[in-house]
Amino acid sequence: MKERQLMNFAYTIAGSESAGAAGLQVDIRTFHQLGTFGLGTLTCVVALHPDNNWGHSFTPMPADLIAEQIAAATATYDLDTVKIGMLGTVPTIEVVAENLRKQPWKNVIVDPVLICKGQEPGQAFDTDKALREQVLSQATVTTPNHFEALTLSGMDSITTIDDMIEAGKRITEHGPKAVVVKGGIDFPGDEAVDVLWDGEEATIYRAPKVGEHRVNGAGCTLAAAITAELAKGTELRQAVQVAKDMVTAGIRGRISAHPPFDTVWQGAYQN
Ligand code: PXL
Repeated sequence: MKERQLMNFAYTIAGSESAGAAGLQVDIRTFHQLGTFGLGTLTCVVALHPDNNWGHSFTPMPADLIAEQIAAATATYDLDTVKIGMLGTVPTIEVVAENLRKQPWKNVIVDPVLICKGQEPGQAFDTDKALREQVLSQATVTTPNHFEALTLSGMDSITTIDDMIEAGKRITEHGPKAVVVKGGIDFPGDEAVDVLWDGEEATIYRAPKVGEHRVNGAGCTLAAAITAELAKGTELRQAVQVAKDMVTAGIRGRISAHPPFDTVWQGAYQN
């Protein structure tokens, strides 16, 4: 009989975006590209509407189905690393938070997807609050984009690297030990700058901006790559570097798509 593989597992709890430019599909592709065994629990289904200016529709999974999927995944393997992506509703946030508490985790990476197009603003307030109190409080690492960093830090503007560090510090007050503030296309200048605040010191990551346009899947890929690297035991600062390199390669090697934005290609990154 052949030897069994020794495996590092990367687990995502996220939504489906059927065009594969965000969510669970991006996570699994990223996990695989970085040599981990990817598995996932579905929280919601997002569908793009080509006839309605590429708007989104959003349908949550029933809470008991989410609980059932988490129970199955965590019973099948000894998991210690989980990435949380789009949750989107208070019942989903509650069931994920409650089920996460059922076992210890070494790494909980929360991509704080705050609002999904197609949601009512009133509803977004409740989901933001629940996400902060129930899920972000369990995070070891969180990866806000510019807008999410403003919301979670309560700052009026984030335009400098010092602002990004300050935002990271403030966001640790919600619970996460480490924060990766993504500058992305919204950060002024010709570099894409991300800042890791690890609770003690800041590390700055820079890469030349590739073009002027947004590319779908960059945020999901960054958080998923950090997740895969942490699952392999890579130290956090190096995990963020690998993730940054993968996103840069994936944007350079992007796939052309019919919506306004192209799609990141995780396969463009070679270790
Ligand atoms: O990038 C945020 C995001 C995450 N997960 C899913 C999404 C989106 C954005 O559209 O559809 C499933």
